[in-house]
Amino acid sequence: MAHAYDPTNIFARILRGEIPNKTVLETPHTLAFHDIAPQAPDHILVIPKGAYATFDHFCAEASEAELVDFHRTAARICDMLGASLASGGPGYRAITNAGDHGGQEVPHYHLHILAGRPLGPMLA
Ligand code: DGP
Repeated sequence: MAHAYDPTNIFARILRGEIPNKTVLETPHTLAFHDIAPQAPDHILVIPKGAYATFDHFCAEASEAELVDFHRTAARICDMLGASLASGGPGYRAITNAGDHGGQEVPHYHLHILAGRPLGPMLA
């Protein structure tokens, strides 16, 4: 059974074209765009086009095509930023926040990709 999903959240509105975004890459199942409040020189959000609130909902409910497309798109972003280790880059951080304890603000699953400077250890 599909989980509860709030279709008024800001990323759902971006996907519907109601709010502008700075798109980096778009594929059949995935959209990647610049975070409005970047925490690093490069800060990209990767989101599935489907209505999934969190990482765990996405993994449980998405099709294999969506899962593959999402992760290949995220890896391609790392490559485009020159951060991918597979291409000799210096690295990046890919994180997701889920729910209250994860500090998630927007209830549409998203992966943060941060790059462009040494990010140090995760402290909080
Ligand atoms: P999180 O705390 O993991 O739910 O992160 C939400 C991120 O979304 C946060 O880094 C700021 C970003 N954000 C919030 N509103 C907008 C928006 O309207 N446009 C864009 N591009 N990013 C947004």
